[in-house]
Amino acid sequence: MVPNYTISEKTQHFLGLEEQYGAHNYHPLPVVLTRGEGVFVWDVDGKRYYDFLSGYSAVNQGHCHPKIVAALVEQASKLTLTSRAFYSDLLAEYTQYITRYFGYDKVLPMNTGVEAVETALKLCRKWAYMVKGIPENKAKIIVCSDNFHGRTLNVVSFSTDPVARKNFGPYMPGYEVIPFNNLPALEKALQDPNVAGFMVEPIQGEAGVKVPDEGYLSNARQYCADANVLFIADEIQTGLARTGLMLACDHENVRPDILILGKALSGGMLPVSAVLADDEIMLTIKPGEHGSTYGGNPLACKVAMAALEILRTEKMAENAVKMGELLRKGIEDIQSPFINLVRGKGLLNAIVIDHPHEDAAWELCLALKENGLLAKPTHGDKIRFAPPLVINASQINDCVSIIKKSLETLS
Ligand code: IF1
Repeated sequence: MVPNYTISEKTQHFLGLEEQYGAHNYHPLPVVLTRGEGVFVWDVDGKRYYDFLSGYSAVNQGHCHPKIVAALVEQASKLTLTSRAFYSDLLAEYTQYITRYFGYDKVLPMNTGVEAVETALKLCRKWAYMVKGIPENKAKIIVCSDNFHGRTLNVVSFSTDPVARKNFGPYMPGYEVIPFNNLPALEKALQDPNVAGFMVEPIQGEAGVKVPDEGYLSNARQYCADANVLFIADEIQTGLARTGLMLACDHENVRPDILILGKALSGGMLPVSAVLADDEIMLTIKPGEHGSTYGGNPLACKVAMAALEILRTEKMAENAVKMGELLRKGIEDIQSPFINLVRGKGLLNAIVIDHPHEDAAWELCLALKENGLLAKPTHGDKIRFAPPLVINASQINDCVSIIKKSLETLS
């Protein structure tokens, strides 16, 4: 059923180097990228592709956005790192900028997404003991099944994905897993007076872009408020205009007690993450109790301000709404027997492949690659379609044609 695609000698060279010298913790598509601009990336043979992964939504603003590059270059030759032992003008400006942007009292800057998740969880526990009055070491945090919040030992402790967890024990206690999109389960879990927080992805990314029922987030938020439990939103993947509004929680007018951001906060330039909260929560962490060498470095601050600014000035959320609709409609109109479902919001979408052949999603991704579009299967039968938010209508139409043509190789 599957055509045999040739791999150039040059590509093979780089695949071989990584195979030999790099750890085998990923299974990438056999394409070696060397350049990116806007919605496009180029491989080492000069072939151009639409990027439908956008660095797992880190590149919402498009590859190498000139305004973010300019900010990066300007700051790189001026001052890049002070450590938090000293103040920097950029961190000062950034704290004011980002807290006003999202409407919180304070920000705690980190680097990778999972570090921001860890920070939010530490804050939640601190708040539990210092404000809520939970007895020492008894605080419990509720999370959802099929969650993805990163790769640290603590975070994989409450993963329900055996691949992410197995042989990494012993696991961190203090978490309870409930089913996602299930309000009665949340209501029940919240009856325990030692519950300090509920952490959720507004749309589950790794689980295959699972959008919860309307009202789930707003009700969950209300249940938490009623139980004096912190509502913690991991918007690392769903935030920053990806789903058609600045935050996915905005679709239900939900304001999290703790907001976690990452990925597109730097537009793909360097790891920049952040935790936002009001004083009652944020001021429970005192000097020396948490931090990071690179967290809040001036380079990151400058880049993050540029990345946030252009999301607004270039109306990327609005474009994500329009282009998302066009993309989903285009795929539905193909009426392929092998597409079971197209789901998503804005430009965070996935298709579910229904095909007797087990590797069909992987094979489709190889065909898409051959035809000039890069996407990656997840959990076997799902393929995420999440291009940069700067994509335009004619490009979407072009991509729909590529998807149609590629599906034909499956029959
Ligand atoms: C990998 C998925 C995406 C995230 C949410 C925290 C983090 C992530 C909601 C951690 C990271 C990435 C990491 C990447 C694969 C991936 C991913 F497929 F696993 F689900 F994006 F869709 N919270 N997600 O999505 O952020 O520490 O990586 O900066 O291979 O681990 P990080």
